[in-house]
Amino acid sequence: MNVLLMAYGTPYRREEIEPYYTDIRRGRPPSPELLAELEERYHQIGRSPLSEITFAQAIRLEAALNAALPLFPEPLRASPGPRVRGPARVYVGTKHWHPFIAEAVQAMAEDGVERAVGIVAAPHFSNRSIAEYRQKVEEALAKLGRPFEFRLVEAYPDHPGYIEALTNRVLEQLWRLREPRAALFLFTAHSIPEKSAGDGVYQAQVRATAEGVARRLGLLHWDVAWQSAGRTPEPWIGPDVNERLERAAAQGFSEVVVTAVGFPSDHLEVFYDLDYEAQNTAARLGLRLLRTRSLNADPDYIGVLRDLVLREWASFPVLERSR
Ligand code: FEC
Repeated sequence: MNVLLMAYGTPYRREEIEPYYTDIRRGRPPSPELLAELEERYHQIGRSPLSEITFAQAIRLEAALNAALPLFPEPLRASPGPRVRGPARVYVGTKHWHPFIAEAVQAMAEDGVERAVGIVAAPHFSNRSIAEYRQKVEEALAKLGRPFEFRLVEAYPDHPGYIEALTNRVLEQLWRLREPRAALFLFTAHSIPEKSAGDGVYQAQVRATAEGVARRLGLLHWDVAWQSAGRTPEPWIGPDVNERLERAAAQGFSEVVVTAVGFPSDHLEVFYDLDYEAQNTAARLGLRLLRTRSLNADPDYIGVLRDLVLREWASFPVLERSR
């Protein structure tokens, strides 16, 4: 079984921020002002742990799949090596930095992969996220002499395991509240430009996740807010989390719990946009803001990924599934 685990990607060093940003901007280098502003955001958080977390997710997902699959060990060769591996193999490809998705697809082809399942560490479908991951895989496959079969897990906004994992993270914060019934629970995801969100699919999926958690906990006051809108002149979907905090203060809330349901992993948008920027907004407004822990490579999230991959793999025609 071959899996391509995909995530956004992050620069490893300061000098990599400019080419990374250029890649995000589809090859248009950022102005010196925009670059300085992004460098400052990374500086403020120290660095983004996104790559380490993505690799940890891949290692654990591979182990979880191997534990779930029947073993058909190859007969011992004359001199077997000291390393063993199970039937599952997880590759990592990231959208905007090394290992790029195209590099991963190339490596898979060189390893003789004939079919693979792809999954993104982002649970909601949008034209600016999952659709772009799919496009990058398809472009890379098209460059291969003999492309392998590929199926993608499109979205998992209401996967019961995902809802449960988030619910448990919210519970941890609920216990810290002074007045749980009077608090506001905000569920956030990355904003996207309005022109890419016209069909409402992304907004509906994010709301479904939020509603699933709110229902499980019987939350009285909850809402969806958007974060991390890009530095472009076009309108992005809102309300932005900072605007929503302003309204929360005006509505008389004094405690707010924020859960970034669109981001399974810790990274720049969590550490800067929530832990720095939104925390500053909350402090200015006299609000107490608690953020739930991210899922990262915790076993409950890995269980969700494993379940989705196994289901997608099972959709390949049965007779050829052993390849
Ligand atoms: O930790 C890190 O270094 C990377 C954090 C990171 C994640 C992430 C996830 C998403 N983005 C999505 C959409 C857009 C659109 C644009 C855009 C721009 C940026 C920039 C940085 C950045 N994003 Fe991101 N995003 C992360 C980081 N993103 C840095 C460039 C500076 C800025 O604008 O803030 C606008 C592109 C353009 O200019 O044309 C659109 C979506 C997600 C969630 C799904 C996913 O994870 O793939 C949607 C993590």
